[in-house]
This record gives sequence, structure tokens and C-alpha cells, in this order.
Amino acid sequence: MVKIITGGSLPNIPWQDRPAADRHDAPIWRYMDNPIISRNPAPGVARVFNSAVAPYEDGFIAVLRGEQTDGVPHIYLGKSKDGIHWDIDPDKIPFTDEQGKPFMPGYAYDPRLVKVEDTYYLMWCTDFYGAAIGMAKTIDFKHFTRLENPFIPFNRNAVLFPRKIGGMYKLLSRPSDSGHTPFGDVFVSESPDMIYWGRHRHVMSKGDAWWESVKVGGGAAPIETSEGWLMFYHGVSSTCNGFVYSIGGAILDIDEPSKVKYRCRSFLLTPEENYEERGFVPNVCFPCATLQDPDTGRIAIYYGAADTYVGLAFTQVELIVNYIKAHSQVCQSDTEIGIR
Ligand code: BMA
Repeated sequence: MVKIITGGSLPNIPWQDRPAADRHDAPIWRYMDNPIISRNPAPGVARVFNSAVAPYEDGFIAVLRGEQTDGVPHIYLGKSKDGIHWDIDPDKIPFTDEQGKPFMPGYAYDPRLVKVEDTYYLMWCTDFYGAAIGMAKTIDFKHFTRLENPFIPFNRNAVLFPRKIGGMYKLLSRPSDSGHTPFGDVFVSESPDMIYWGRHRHVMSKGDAWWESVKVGGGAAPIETSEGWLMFYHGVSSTCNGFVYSIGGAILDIDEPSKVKYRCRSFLLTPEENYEERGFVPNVCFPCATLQDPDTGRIAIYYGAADTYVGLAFTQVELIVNYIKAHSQVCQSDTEIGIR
């Protein structure tokens, strides 16, 4: 029996059972009324996608990638009772520096939201003289204090682990270039204080399988399970009409997450619905967060669709872990500790 270890009970997790007629190989199924956030969802915001959620108070909170009507992305706050219907604050999240002075990023995209101990951390792609990782913390979703940018440019897709490992914060990231990076491997770094990051280790390179043969990047915060850290990530392939982003799955060693124990050779979810195949950037499924309920093993996956919408999909921990293990293919650079 595979168990979800961290996180409290979440009986109000959004959920739909797998449709009887579902013919996908992988045990992930979409919410029937996807997308859950459509175009022009708030004044001045043309599209919301690639967004992250967390349980908060008696409902849910989200940090949303909102593409403004001038084309510049920023992060907005969303609140929801059921994790499906969202109230979006039309103002950008008001970041300040540690002295409380306004300190807004020039742009901000692909936010992640991870609670570690009593604090919620936001990570996003920020302008730091080039695309780099921005970070901030909050405890009340009213005051958002920016932290030092953890790495120099260029880097994206930062995802924090939801607890310290060996007494250290651990952060996944994906070194990149200044454009639509045509390469990319996932690394993990550690910090005692969320300021100084080091002991960088390689986690996984782009895969041998064609669906992830261009680049890979962290997606949702890893979920602690009895089999290791369950990680939903994105893998990218190249076609004559551009990149295709699919959702992949891997399981990392619980104490040494630079070691990949299992890595699914097939994608778990790939663009095939209209809202995934058609939009501002077609053929994108980009996972940024999950919710999970340890009591039932239910997992809800939030993903950006076609750089236009937010989609929701479901799986169950036992089903997905067994599927990843049954279809696993790891190479040496996956399983080694990741330092050369
Ligand atoms: C990546 C990021 C994502 C986006 C994806 C597809 O480089 O910019 O925000 O979803 O491209 O356009």
C-alpha cells in the first residue's frame, strides 16, 4: 500500500472519480468541466495559466500567473472554497522588501507555492538582469516579503520541497538561457537559511524518450510518499510546429532527492483536449501544483493549458506510483548522486 506521508487530511480536496470509459494508459484523468479558469478572468488580465494552489483556512489559495493586457506577466492572488471556482484579486501581489518598501518584480511568471513549516514560499521566474528565480514568503497572504534571488541568471522552474531534508531547505531548479531554452536538466540545491544556496546536485537530464527529449523542468512540489518523493514535472519535445509540453512522473529518493529511483518512460498527460491544443501557445500542459489527501490517496493536479487556461486533473497515489514503477526506465545520470 503506497501512502502519502506529509500534509494534513484534506477531505475537501476537489475530486471526480475516473470515468469508466477512460482509455488512457496512465491513471490520470481530467476534470470534466475543464478549464477551470478561462480567458479574461479579471480586469486587465487576458489569461491565467501555469498557477499554483495550496489549502488555506477553510478553502484554497492560489498564486496565479496572469498575463496582463499589455502582455507582461505578473502574479495574482486567487481564493476558492472548492479549489475549482476562483475569485481573482485584480491587483498584482504587492511584494515588499524586508524593510516593507514596495519591491515589485519587472515581470513574474510560472509561480509555485509551497508551505514549509508555518511559512508559505512563492517562487517564480523574475527579471534579475535576465530570467532568474524570484522568491518571497508570506504567512497571511497579505504581506509578501521578497527574499534574495537564490541564483544568478539564467534559471527557471524553481520548486521547493515541502519540508527540510537533512536539516536543509531543498530547491529544484532548471538552469536555462535567456530565450525559449532548447535544453534543460533539473538540479537540486540546498540552503540552511533560504539565502545561501549550495551543494548543487544534478537530478535528471532530458530523457531518452522522444516526448521529453528537448528539456525537462520541475513542476509541482514533490509529494512525500512511502516510495519516495513523487514528482510531476514537464517534459518537452520538438516538432516542426514548435515545442510540445507534457506531464511526466518520477520518484526521488526520500533522503537524497538528487537520486531518481523511478522515472516513467511514457508521459502521464499530453495535450489532447481543445483547451490544451489551442490557445496562445498550443500544445502545452504545464503542471505547477498538486493538492493531496493522505487519508484517501487522492491527488489533484493543477496545470497550465496552452498558456491560456488552468486545467485540473486527478490521480490516486497508489495508482500513479505503481504506474510509474511499472513503466520506469532510469539511466546512470538519474540514479547517481549528481556531483561530478
Ligand atoms: C516556457 C515557460 C512557460 C510556458 C512554456 C510554453 O518556456 O515560459 O511559462 O508555459 O514555455 O510556452
